[in-house]
Amino acid sequence: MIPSNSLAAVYGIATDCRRRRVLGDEIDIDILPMDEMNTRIDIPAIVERFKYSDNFGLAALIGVQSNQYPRALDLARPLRAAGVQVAIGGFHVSGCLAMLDGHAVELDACRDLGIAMFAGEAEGHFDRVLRDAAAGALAPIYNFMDDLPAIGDTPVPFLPRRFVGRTLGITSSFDAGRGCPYQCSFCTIINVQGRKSRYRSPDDVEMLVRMNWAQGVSKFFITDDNFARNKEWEAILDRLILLREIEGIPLGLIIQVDTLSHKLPNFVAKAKRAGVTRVFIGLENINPDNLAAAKKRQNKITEYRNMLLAWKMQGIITIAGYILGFPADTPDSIRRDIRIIQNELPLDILEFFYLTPLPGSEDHQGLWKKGIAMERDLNKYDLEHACAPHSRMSRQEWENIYREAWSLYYSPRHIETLLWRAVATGTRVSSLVKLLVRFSTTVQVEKVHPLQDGILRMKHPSERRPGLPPVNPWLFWPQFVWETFRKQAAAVVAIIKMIRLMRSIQRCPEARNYTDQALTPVRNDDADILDLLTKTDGARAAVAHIKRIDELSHLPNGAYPRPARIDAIS
Ligand code: B12
Ligand code: SF4
Repeated sequence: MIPSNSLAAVYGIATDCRRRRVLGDEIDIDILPMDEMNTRIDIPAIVERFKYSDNFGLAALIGVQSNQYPRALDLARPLRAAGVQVAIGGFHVSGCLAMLDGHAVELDACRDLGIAMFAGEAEGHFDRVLRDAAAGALAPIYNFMDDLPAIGDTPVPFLPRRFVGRTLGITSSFDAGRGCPYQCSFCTIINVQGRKSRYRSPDDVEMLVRMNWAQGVSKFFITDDNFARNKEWEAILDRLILLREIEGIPLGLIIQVDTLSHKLPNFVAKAKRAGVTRVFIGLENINPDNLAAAKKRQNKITEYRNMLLAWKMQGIITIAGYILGFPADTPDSIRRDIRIIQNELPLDILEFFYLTPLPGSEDHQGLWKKGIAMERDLNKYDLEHACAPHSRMSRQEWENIYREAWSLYYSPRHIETLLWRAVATGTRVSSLVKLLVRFSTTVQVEKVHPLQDGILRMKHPSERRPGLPPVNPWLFWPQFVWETFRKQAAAVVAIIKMIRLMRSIQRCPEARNYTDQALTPVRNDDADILDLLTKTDGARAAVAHIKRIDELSHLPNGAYPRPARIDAIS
């Protein structure tokens, strides 16, 4: 969907090292970025390339997540065997070193293979790694977790167009900031990037937009996990507005925000003017008991409708992450909650994830300390597999409801409703159709989450996990061609159906007047009539809490409760 931003970040830093000639005036640096999400990594060719310079160089495995760690080791093994120097960084190594004992989970494999581990952020530290590699003396471990850099005025993420062009929609990315103040227990980000907001300057953001626009790229995924808590959000949006409205750069932005972002004055309106077309919201769940169990208390279900309507009324597509497997979840409660979301929340795209104890999170650390068995195969830590036991669902039930959730939400009836809502609110329907095709078919057709989806799978019979038997190319290729044809045909059918539906709705003269419960503005009696606010004990308690706050802040005769009391209640 987008090129790896981690790769773009390190590429930007490495390019800066080359410009500053950190290895001395005599030595130039040649950088070749490869993203295995969209490029076949030809290890024998890489080994040859290194051989040409007597193995002078460094193979850097960038932004390696827990689910990618086994594959990263598979790539490293033949490189190490050929004597190539290898370093690895990213969330698995950083998360494990931040939260565990320095050996878990499988970090010793790096030590055994002689792979240098890098924890922390490369800004300000990459020179040293390059110099050590040039001297043939990489340290076994570089741990800068206690030294997270300010990222203002550091090299900006960047990838040349030919690499960006390997993704759908030619969208690039940048992180305008890092760090989030909240404390969700399933989150790895706060333990790796910290809770303090660190941000790029508006000048840096302008520079990277211009660098990309010079190569024809104007669409970006801003990867801040919570752009609303980037302390510089307003100055950055103002600069982007300038570039878009005055200079005419056709910016198209995707941002990630929390469920209270709409309360920041000007945030939604400025996001719209800056070119935000899609907003990803960490909704996670609609049951307050589940949110409290995950320490996600900042998510107020009583605000969900206000928040979604604020984005919707700007014609911005809303995408929400929804986690299945919180303590109060059962297959029936999940079915009920999806129905409530469909009927009462003006949300476009809902994407499901398993609650996963990702290495680097507080949840993982807790289970690890207690010695509770977790999934041993790191490949499965992709939020698409059950990796820990659930108290109210068997693994089978959990897996079944995960698959069912996708077909429940993306039912033909609800897809139609979403298109009616889009036309009525002035949303770009063609853009929504693209997302709907993708989100409604990927899990069934490709059996992966839409974030991991693409147009063509890159498989090769010579590339199998170590230990698996080789496949016969004569069987592999016909089967692969047939499989590809079948999948493409399913996608084409879905696209045709969706476009037909879109056209028929757009032709309907009444479409602009369409409304339903989800699009209805928030009313005083919502708390009495909406299932969202009445069906669970947690929801009823949340409403009672709001009412009580409201009563206390509207005492007669100008009498206000003492602030300390309000604090205690909040
Ligand atoms: C953008 C993003 C994506 C994008 C692009 C991937 C990418 N890495 O850019 C996409 C959409 C593809 C994606 C997908 C997924 N992602 Co993602 N993604 C992110 C996100 C939001 C931002 C990544 C980023 O740009 N960070 C900023 C960069 C600069 O930081 P960085 O990656 O840590 O890199 C720095 C350092 O680590 C270091 N460094 C990194 N590598 C190396 C290597 C060397 C040699 C050196 C010296 C230094 C070094 O230098 C870099 C610059 O300072 C992160 C959360 C986050 N805040 O990072 C989640 C995150 C990385 N994703 C995560 C997950 C789980 C996934 C998915 C599996 C599922 C999902 N729903 O998101 C999928 C599947 C990916 C796959 N192919 O298997 C987890 C990983 C947790 C873990 N323990 O592994 C994270 C942390 C979010 C979370 N939920 O906790 N993701
Ligand atoms: S709001 Fe998002 S980034 Fe912040 S702690 Fe929670 S899950 Fe992590």
